[in-house]
Parts: sequence; C-alpha cells; structure tokens
Amino acid sequence: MTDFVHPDDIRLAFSEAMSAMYRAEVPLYGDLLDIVAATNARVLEDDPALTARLAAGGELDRLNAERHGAIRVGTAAELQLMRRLFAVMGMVPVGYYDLAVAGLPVHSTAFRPVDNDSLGRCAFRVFCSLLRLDLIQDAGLRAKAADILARRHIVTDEALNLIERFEREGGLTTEDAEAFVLQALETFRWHGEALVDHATYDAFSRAHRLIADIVCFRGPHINHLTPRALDIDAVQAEMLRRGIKAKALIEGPPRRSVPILLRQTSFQALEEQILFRGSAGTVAGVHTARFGEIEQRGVALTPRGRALYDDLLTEAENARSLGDSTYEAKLSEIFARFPDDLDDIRREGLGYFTYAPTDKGKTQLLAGHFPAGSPDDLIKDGWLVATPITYEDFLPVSAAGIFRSNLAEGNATSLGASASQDDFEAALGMACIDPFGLYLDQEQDSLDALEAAINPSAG
Ligand code: OOG
Ligand code: NI
Repeated sequence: MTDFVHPDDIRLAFSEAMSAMYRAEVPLYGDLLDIVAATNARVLEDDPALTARLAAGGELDRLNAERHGAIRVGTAAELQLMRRLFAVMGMVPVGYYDLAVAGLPVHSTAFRPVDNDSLGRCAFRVFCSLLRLDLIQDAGLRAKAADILARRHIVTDEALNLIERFEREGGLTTEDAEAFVLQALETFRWHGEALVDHATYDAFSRAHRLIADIVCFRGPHINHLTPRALDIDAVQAEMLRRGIKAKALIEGPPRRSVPILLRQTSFQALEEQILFRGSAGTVAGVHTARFGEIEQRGVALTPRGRALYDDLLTEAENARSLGDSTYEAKLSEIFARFPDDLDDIRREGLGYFTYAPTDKGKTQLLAGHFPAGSPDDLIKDGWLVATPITYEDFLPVSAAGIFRSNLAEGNATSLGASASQDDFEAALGMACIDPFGLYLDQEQDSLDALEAAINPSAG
C-alpha cells in the first residue's frame, strides 16, 4: 500500500504556509501574532489552573499554530471546489450561518477538523461565505455578476488534479501533498489587478461592497487570519498601546471569569491599491477587503446555554446604538444572568464537558472499586473531573459585526430574505454538520469510556 500523508499533516503545512503568505502580504498580521504569543505566554504563567485545563483538553500544544481565516466565493461550483479542496486537509463544513438577517448578501459555513485529536494536531478553520446572487436587486447587475463568476477559475489546474487524485486514491504521497499545499495557496493569494473596469467595480460596490469584493477579483483572497488569544482584553490593550487601530468593541459575550463561546475583535481594513481594467491599459484605484482580527475561545454551550446566550445578546442589542462604553456596561449587566462558574454551568446543563477519573479515581479504577454515583456526586467526592469543551465554531451576530465594521457599513438592516440552509447545502453538495452534535458526541464518548473502564465486561 502507498504511504499517504495524514490530512492533519497537510492541514498543518497549509496553515503554516498561509500564515507565512499572509504575514508577507499584511505586515500588521505579524505584529498581531507577536502580541498574541507574548500575551498567551504571560497568561499561562499567571494562571496554572487554565494551563492545566488546556493541557487536559489537548489544547496547549495546538495554541501557537491555532488560527482561522475567512474567504468569500461567488457560486455553487466555487463552493463545491472549496469543499473538495478542504477535504484533502481533513476539513469539513460545520454549521450554517445566515447573514442576510444582518443585511449581508451571503450565507456561510466553516470548514474545520472535527475530532479532538485532529483539532489537537492543528486547529485551523476557514469561515467560507457564499454570495447570494438572488439578493442583488438589479437584474442587469445580477446577470453581469453571474457572467463574470462563470468565467473565472479559482483553483489551479494542478490543484484540481491533486484533489481528484486524493478522491480517487484516498490520499496524497509526500511529494503530492507538498505540491498541493503550494497550489492551494494560489487560490487565496491577493491579486492587485481586478477582473473588471472601474465603472463595473463601482456599480457592484454601490449595490453592496461585499458583492464588489467577491465578484471583481480573480478568486477568494483570504481576508483575515485570526490567532487565538487567551486574554483578548490584554491583547487589545497592547494593540492600542502600540498605536494599532483596534475596533473598540469586542463582539460576543462580555468579559467574565469563565469565558463562553467566542469573543472577537477586528482591526480597520487596509486600503489597497488596485489596478482596474481600462480601455487603454489599466487604471489605478483602491479597495478595502483585508483586516486583522483576534479571538478568545470559551466553553461550548448546549442548545439550552446557547438559547440563554442568544436571549441575553438580543436584549443588549438595543443598547448598541448608544455607543461602545454604554453597550459594554449594559452587556455586562445583562449577562450577570448567565452563571459564571464552571460547576454551575455544568450542573445547569448550559455547557459541554468531558469527564475523566482523577488520579485518586484512576487508582480505584485499577483496583476495580470505582464508586457508583452520578457524575455530579463523583466530582464532588474527588473521583471524577469535568473539563469544559472549547467552542470551535463561530457566531452569526459576531460575524455580522466583523463583516460590517470592515465594510464601513452602519447598522444592520435585514435584507428581508429568509435563511436558506437548504439552498446553501444544495450549492455545497452536502449537509453542514451540526456543531451541537459534535460536542454532544465528545461528551458522550468520555462518559462511555468511563463506563467501559468501570465495567470492562459489560462492553
Ligand atoms: C467573515 C467574517 C466572519 C468571524 O470570525 O466571525 C468571521 C468575512 O468577513 O468574510 O471571520
Ligand atoms: Ni474571523
């Protein structure tokens, strides 16, 4: 049998290559990485409990290479190409995010590894949005967009060959995997020349700046790459100290002692020189698409926890227009109703956890005398330890805030379109995996493993 490279290793190599490429394209990103690495090292030193929890969840080693990127594609065919390209790296579509409610003519998924070992190898994710052509009002513009998109090739011929080989043979050799990484990179590279003339760009831009960004270029340039910070407030303070223009507002839940879900903040998009096509050569202009972002991840919430989060966030939403500091104060006040203690979160069924015997419990297990009892009692008596599962996905309201701040858009006005997960999945060529199911499986697997260790004969 041929020796294939593990998809986790291809993803790791690709993630590093993307990071190096983006660092060369956007120097601010290099500063971000440095600040996050220094802050994370300090947080780990100051917080042994957090360090132990991250180690227990297999997250300590992955941290420095952990990041997510975002791309935007124009058609079903392009989305399917992305699905196939990311599959080579063990990344599958998880979650469906409707952004039309927030006034953005796209809907999205995130390609990511799903099992914990793979996440531990390399937690690289790509948030991928698909343009909803049906939301372009003007029929002429709609047709023009479709025409431009139908003619472009966002994946190189060699990348396509390698994707097909992967699908046919079930893997890639070392040589092919290396070639694949280099070829895949081409899809996400920045191109300073637009596919269209300035007038066409302006027309799309007037319809929606996002449409111009998606339709007028050679392909889905990576628009940000986000490192994971362990203390987003500390990173943000350091950015401001260095004179980097951070967005004042952090999207997501407020600062708490137990971080939940995801907190994110982004930095002003770059204004970049673009060459547009002209009747006599090229014409210079500018475009803004790429920006910086950092994030902090917390406990994955159950549907019950998520419903509470959504309710509280909706309640705070009215305060958004009152300015950032009023909003932040209001958000903290409202979120006081969300338990801020790991045991409470677990006991109230708001978050997902894995369960494992403590050292004392392991000794009992080996001796065949593990005490009977509910997980809660066993935890209280020191036989069992619960480790929170980290949220590996995204949040639609936060994503909308990130999109908007970088499009220089004002407040959200819903496009009045219905969420269309069925259409998205038809375009993708498969269903988006339900993230709640993944977290639940992980929790259940840990309980099953415990049960099997307690009753080895029962299996
Ligand atoms: C994607 C914005 C969403 C996030 O972290 O929520 C996102 C985009 O601007 O294309 O990346
Ligand atoms: Ni992002």
